[in-house]
Amino acid sequence: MRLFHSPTSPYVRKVMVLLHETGQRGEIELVPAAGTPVDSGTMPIDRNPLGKIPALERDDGPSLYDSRVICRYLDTQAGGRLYPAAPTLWDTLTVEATADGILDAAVLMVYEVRVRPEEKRFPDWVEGQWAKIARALDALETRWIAHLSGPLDIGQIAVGCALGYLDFRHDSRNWRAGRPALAAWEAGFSTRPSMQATRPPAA
Ligand code: 99T
Repeated sequence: MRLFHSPTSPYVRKVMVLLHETGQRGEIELVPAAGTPVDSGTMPIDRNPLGKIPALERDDGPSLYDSRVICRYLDTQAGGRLYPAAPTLWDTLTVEATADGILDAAVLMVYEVRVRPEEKRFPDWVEGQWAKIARALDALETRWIAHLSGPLDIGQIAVGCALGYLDFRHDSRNWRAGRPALAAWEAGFSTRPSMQATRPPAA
């Protein structure tokens, strides 16, 4: 299998962490890919018409996207450890969706600065994206710490990658302020070998 990959993509990182945690890292070839919404560059548009990564090229079926589908597929391949049975599954998937929503807003904020011409930028829109992230972080702090502290699942992996991305691209926002439980959880989770092996390069 071939994974279209960038070391700075937190969505790709979810997949990479899962590969490490499930012992499948050696089964995947990484293919570098880069692009933006205005220039698809080397993105695998023939594998993912949305022009985004990660995309997973399989030997025995159509390519898979997005990160949620790829993670679930690869976990199934490994015997299915990271998606618990219902009803806990609904908590796991909601935590994953919360983390992915943080990422969606955080990546849009990056594109606003990196891709949009300066005269067309809209600061209120950027702050609206950060407000979504702040509310989601507060929900993790107040509602989900017990779940995050339970058996490893895809929700924890997604949150770990989302918080890592905030450190990587939005360090000045200081997401830890006022969220001691989430900060303590992240300090422990980020020491996992899978998280250490997938740290983004220096910004
Ligand atoms: O939006 C584009 O055209 C290109 N962007 C991407 O491919 C980003 C890379 S993160 N990936 C996604 O947006 C995937 C989202 C999808 N729902 C999923 O896979 O879960 C790059 C961020 C960075 O380098 O800072």
